[in-house]
Amino acid sequence: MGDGCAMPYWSDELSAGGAPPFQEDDMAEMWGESAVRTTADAERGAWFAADRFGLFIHWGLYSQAAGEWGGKRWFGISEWLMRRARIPVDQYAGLAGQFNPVEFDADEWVRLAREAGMRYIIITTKHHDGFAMFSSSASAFNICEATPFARDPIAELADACHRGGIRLGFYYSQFQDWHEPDGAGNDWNFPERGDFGRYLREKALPQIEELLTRYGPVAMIWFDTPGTISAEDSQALYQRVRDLQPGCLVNSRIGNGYGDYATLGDQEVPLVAPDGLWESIDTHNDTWGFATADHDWKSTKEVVGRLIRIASMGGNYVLNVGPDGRGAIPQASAKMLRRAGEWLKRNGTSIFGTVRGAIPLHAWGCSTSRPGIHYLHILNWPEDDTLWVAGVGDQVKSVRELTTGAVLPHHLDQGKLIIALPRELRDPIATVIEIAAERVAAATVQSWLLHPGISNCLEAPFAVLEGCRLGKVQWMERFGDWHHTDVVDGWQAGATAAWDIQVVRPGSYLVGAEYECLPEADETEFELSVGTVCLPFPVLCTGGRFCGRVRFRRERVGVVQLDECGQTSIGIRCMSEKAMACFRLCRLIVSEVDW
Ligand code: JFZ
Repeated sequence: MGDGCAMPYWSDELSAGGAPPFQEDDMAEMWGESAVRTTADAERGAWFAADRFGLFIHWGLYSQAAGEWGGKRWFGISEWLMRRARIPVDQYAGLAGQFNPVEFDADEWVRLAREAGMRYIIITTKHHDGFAMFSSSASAFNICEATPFARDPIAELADACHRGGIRLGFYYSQFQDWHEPDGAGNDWNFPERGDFGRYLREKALPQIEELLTRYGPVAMIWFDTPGTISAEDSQALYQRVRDLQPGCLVNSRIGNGYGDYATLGDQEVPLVAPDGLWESIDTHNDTWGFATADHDWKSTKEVVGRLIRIASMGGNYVLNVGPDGRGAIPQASAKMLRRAGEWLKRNGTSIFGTVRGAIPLHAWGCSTSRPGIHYLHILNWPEDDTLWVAGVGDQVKSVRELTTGAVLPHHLDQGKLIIALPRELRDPIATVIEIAAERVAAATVQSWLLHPGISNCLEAPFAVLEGCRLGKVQWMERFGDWHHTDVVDGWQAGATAAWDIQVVRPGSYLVGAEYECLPEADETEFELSVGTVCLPFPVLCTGGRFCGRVRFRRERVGVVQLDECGQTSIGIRCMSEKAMACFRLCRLIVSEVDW
């Protein structure tokens, strides 16, 4: 299991096709191959790249159950209730008789999306439970025929979107269908594998054709969990979409490398920009479908911060809401969307229609760009109200705060642009500085500016590695609540991870490391060095990986005195005589201390 660690864990095993370590977390087996190898040509993908921000809506029969079944609460993503509770098909179908979402108001949903500054909506038309949220001739298990509601919300939403100037896309689970013996994923009613080809021909394909011929222009078909669908079937589905609506985009979860853009892992915000067109998808709390017990709402600052980080890498952010069984969007989500929209009303120029930031990632945040204009998004405000910017060069024509146009005092020092930030202009969500400059340095970070007054994180993907490798870890907290992080792992004896850094203010700096360390590696000696100063330290056990959950800890290593400005390096070395499989480093942290 894994790389020699006693505890099973995700990541390498999963990527190497290993079996997941425990029974319940079996959703990963349905993920299949969904790394996109193609990307839409510029013309078809133009709107996608410009629109940046979309609303995901997970709404279905599971919204009626709301994560509860048989007197038990199933924490985690509620749309998987049927499979997690292994609810027999006929009992689950009984929910349809109670499903009457009379509070559903398509125009209200479109108004809310527009208020949030969102440009498109993707709604679940059939999730893994097989229930169609639209009138379908291919299956009577649909909202029009099987519920007292007896309306077609997809038709109503399509009409509202077309009137409201919002593009509309359809989520469709093409491989899993727990209602059907020939669909995938229900091994409690249908222990014998069915005829998936028949399922495709008789339900999935006809329903996708209904979606593409009955509701006007469709911006995208958002496929999901391709599982073991064949490359031929992925290709046939892709071609059918193209035949019926040539402008309709398809995401990479159609499977087998097909698709017009890449969908990353759930709730994944990368540190390094993927190539081509891509999107990050995110829940507002810890579930896609509505769950009565889930109140773990992300703040507007968190949500807008993720939009900014994703836009700075040229990606799209699709943020989900889960309406309840009455058809109402949770008030917490509506409030967050409106506040996000207020921020975008003031700062949207720095997001929509921009490209990847030409000014590299800094401790204070990240940038987006247009020709000759660069937007600095300050997510972490420096304690001394002084912003240091590397990579801008001496071509700066103007520096303004975006929402007020206030000209900000600035000068060059040590080749860096230094901006005096007026504290009264600080935006509690994110402050945007507009810089007019013709030429800036390459956006890839060569060395990290140690920013005064901010905690500096030196992340795994930007390290120079010897005797160790860059890895990725993903794990679930609650079921389906995925977390992702880049790590340095595979440590050989004497291995090093190092970062080039730029000291711009001499002083005392507290240095720390954030890592995972299994019991086998407890108290192994490492050495943290900054320039010529070496600090030996023991890594300490962070606990096991019960249920595949990874636990990282942020550990202080010590204080170093940096007396000179300029380039130097920081790194850690494994002092163990043997390979250190059970240690994974996320980042080093360096912050000024008043000593
Ligand atoms: C899938 C669904 O199973 C889930 O219910 C939800 O609809 C979500 C948006 O998509 O969940 C996944 C699919 C793929 C990955 C993670 C969760 N993945 O590849 O990391």
